[in-house]
Order: sequence, then C-alpha cells, then structure tokens
Amino acid sequence: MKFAERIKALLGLSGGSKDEFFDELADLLVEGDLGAALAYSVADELKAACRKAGLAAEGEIKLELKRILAGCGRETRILPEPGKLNVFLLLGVNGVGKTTSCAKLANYYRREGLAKGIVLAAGDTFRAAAIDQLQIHGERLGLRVVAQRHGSDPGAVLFDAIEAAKAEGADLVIADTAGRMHTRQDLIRELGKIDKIVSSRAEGANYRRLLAIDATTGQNGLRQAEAFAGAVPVDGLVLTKLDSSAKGGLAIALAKELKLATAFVGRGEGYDDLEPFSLDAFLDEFLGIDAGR
Ligand SMILES: Nc1nc2c(ncn2[C@@H]2O[C@H](COP(=O)(O)OP(=O)(O)O)[C@@H](O)[C@H]2O)c(=O)[nH]1
Ligand SMILES: [Mg+2]
Repeated sequence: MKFAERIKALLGLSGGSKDEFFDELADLLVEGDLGAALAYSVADELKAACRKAGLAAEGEIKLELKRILAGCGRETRILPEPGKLNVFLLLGVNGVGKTTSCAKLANYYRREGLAKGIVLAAGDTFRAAAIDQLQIHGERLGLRVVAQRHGSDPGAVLFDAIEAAKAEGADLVIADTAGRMHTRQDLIRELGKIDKIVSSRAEGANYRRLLAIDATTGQNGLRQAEAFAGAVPVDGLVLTKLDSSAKGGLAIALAKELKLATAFVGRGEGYDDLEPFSLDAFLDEFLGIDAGR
C-alpha cells in the first residue's frame, strides 16, 4: 500500500482516541521520513488536540494533523527578479539530480515567462560527463551553455557565464556544481569559495543557492542539508525524485529541524517534471486528503 493510503486507512480506523492509534500514527510518520523525534511530537500534539477538542471523526483528525504539520513545514518561491541579473546555483551530493534540475528549472522559468534569457553554467568541472550532460540539455532546450575544460576552476566558469549573460542581455544564469559528499569537509569548504566568487562577481544580482535533496534518501537528507547549510546560506530546497518515494516527509523534517524551506519538487526525469512546492497541496497528497473536498 502507498504511504498516503496507509495513513488514510489508519485514520479511517481511528474510532475514538486510543493510545494505540496515536502510536501507530507516529510509526507511520517515521516511515514517511518525518524522523522519529518529530513524528512522536506530532503524534503527541495531535493526541492532545483531539482529546481537548473531542475530535473523533476521521475527517476532523486528519485536518488537525494537517494543521499541525503545516505549522512545521515551510515553502518558498525562488523566482528571477525582473530587470536584474539572477544567478541560481544548484548544490548537493552526487546523484541527487542537480544537473537535471538545472535543465528543468530553465525550462520552467522560460515556460512561465519568468526569464527573458537564460544561460546554463557547467560548474561541475570535476566530471567530464557532467559537462557533456549539461551541454546536451542546453542543445535540447535551445539554451546557451557556458563551459570550460574538465578540471578547470568552477569559479572561473561561473565568472564566464555571468559575463556572457551580461553581454547577451540574458537575465538568468543557472549554474551546476560538482556533487560533493557532505562528509568531506574540504569539499564543503570549497563551496564557500565558489560562493564568494559569485557573490563578488555578480554584485547587485539576485543570487540564490538551491540545495537539491533526493526524497528517497530519507533521514540522510537531513545530514546532507545540515552540512551544506553550514557552509553557505541555502535559500531553498529542490526535493527531487518525489515520484520514486511518494513519502516526502523529509521536506517537513528539513523545515522543522533546519528551518529550510522547499521551493520545488521533482517528479520525474522529463523537463516538465518539476513544480513549485505548495505546502498545502503537498500535505493533502502526503495525508491522502482528497483535494477540492
Ligand atoms: N525519477 C526521478 N529521477 C530523477 C529526478 N531528478 C533527477 N533524476 C535522475 O537522477 C539521476 C541523477 O541526476 P543528475 O541530475 O545527473 O544528478 P547530479 O549528480 O546531482 O547532477 C538521473 O538519472 C536523473 O534522470 C526526479 O525528480 N525523478
Ligand atoms: Mg551532475
């Protein structure tokens, strides 16, 4: 059974406010990637609220649970500011979907008419394949890709891309970066350097750092986010692979534990498989609440 269906089934069985029900709910929330501490505190808060207000009906309990989770979650909008140069940098560990998200974001902003001109920057100079991968996306999307040779300085690639955007009158640079394990302090520190270069080269620009987190990694995502957010300010999360996980409670845990807001969710490998994160819609999906009801 899918996670949302299990939550729904459990809530359907509530029939009062037995302790057992709240324990099982806490376990389900742990499975939904909320993390143990948060799951139990949410279940306790729900139990107290249900007892206080005498909530027993499935619909009432569900809405109360949604209200509690909504109080923990955070959403944010990462949008290009008109009339300015915008630089969006994708960060994260290997394989989470950074490069793919660069292409999806470019596609999204262009489709929605939110950017006039977009330049992609191949800031992952660590792997030659990553440069090719971004170049292929650029060809398919009809976007300029600024790249240098494999092994070159990512800061220099970003500098080039920013200059190219200025020269062309493009208003958005979306930059890929090399994946780095959150456990490698040296690589994490190197991020701080890239960040400084962009901040100084793109003075006056709307500079945003997006951290890509794979929704299927569970609580490890928290450790990753903690390491990255400790090195550079993170403006928003891209929660990728929500199509493969269908749990996604990690978004709530990241908001509650690290105050990180989710900006986008990825739902597949295609260019259109990216959407702005809506906490309200996400919770309906997470809890199996029929929207429009
Ligand atoms: N199912 C699914 N796959 C994704 C999503 N985002 C990225 N991927 C896949 O994950 C793999 C790694 O993506 P990539 O962008 O290369 O990750 P990077 O190492 O962080 O740059 C690729 O096969 C992507 O197609 C997503 O939202 N859903
Ligand atoms: Mg990549």
